[in-house]
Amino acid sequence: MGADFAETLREALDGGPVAAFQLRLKGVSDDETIRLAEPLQRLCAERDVAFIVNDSIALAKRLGADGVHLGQGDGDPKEARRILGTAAQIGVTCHDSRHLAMEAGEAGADYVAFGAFFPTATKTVAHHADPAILTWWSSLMEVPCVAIGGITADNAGPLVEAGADFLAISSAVWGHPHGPAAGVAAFGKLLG
Ligand code: 3NM
Repeated sequence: MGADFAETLREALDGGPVAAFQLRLKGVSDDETIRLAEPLQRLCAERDVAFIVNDSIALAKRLGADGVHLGQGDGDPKEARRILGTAAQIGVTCHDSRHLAMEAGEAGADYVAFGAFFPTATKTVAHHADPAILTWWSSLMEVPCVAIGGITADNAGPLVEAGADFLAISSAVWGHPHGPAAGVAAFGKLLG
């Protein structure tokens, strides 16, 4: 990975509008992650795509990332704000829980993420969300919500209609049979 994946990421970003890229590397040391992240972070900066680090406030800080995505148990959004500053994008996984989302909002999260909406092979998930939670959240709150989990260009429409502000997608982009640019471009039909 590294330079090779930077080329793949460049292809993906050529496919259409992307708001953010999340660096999600499991079982890789921080030093190795930093080495791999550098070309990807530079590319995101060139393209005005937010570079978000998964799970680790410390790593986001070391990299000078645009933000951090916190799972439940990865730390407190208030602590992340203190360490990363006011400009950082701080997101919080809230599964299918209105309570967790309210807590994240009160703690100053910049977005809340709900999921999994559909079956996924990317991660073992314990929670399954219903699109109604997107409608509930977006009708009450200003903080944007992100939908995640098994989302494809063909099943995403109802999530957008329900109120998802952003879609978080892995396999439908990186595993698209015609490559990541085609994967991103396929979501263009949702933009109207
Ligand atoms: N978190 P794909 S689902 C990383 O429900 C992750 O919190 C989820 O990948 C959650 O688009 C998921 O390939 C996997 O399904 C997303």
